[in-house]
Amino acid sequence: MKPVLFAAALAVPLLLAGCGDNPIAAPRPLNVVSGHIVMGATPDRPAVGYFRVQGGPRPVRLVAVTADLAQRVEMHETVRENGVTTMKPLAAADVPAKGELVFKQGGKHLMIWAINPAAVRMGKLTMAFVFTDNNNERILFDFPIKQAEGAADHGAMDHGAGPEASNGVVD
Ligand SMILES: [Cu+2]
Repeated sequence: MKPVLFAAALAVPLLLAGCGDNPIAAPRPLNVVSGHIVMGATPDRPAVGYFRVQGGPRPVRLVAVTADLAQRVEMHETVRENGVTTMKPLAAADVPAKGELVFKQGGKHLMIWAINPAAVRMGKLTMAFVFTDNNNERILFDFPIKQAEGAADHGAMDHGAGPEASNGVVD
């Protein structure tokens, strides 16, 4: 008996939240709600960016992501064909109305070349999202920058010390 009552109590706020026709509630705006950048394993390799865009009242297309403090930013998609995983450039990505667009590991992602060292030291990179059908509005989002996974094995203090640093230790 008790679990049934509990479920009934939960159902009421869920129904209210699911009602999109409430004239009092402001429509959810198009927005970038989260994101982060993972640095390449070595400085010459591109960083990768992941994010989540919340759709607004109308469908729009994300046509570009740019960063003043990086040499180049591209949208990519990881695809698996005949058991081989490759990635291809993505010209645009749909943001459905009231839906979401997710760039995540193993799927759509950003590749970012040559992030300004000052931005890397600050630990964040501001990027601009350019949407069509949105009055050409640009939405800015500050991406926190994380070091590559596995980099912790050697530690940040080892930067610059290449494999040759261990020469002579063995033998
Ligand atoms: Cu890529």
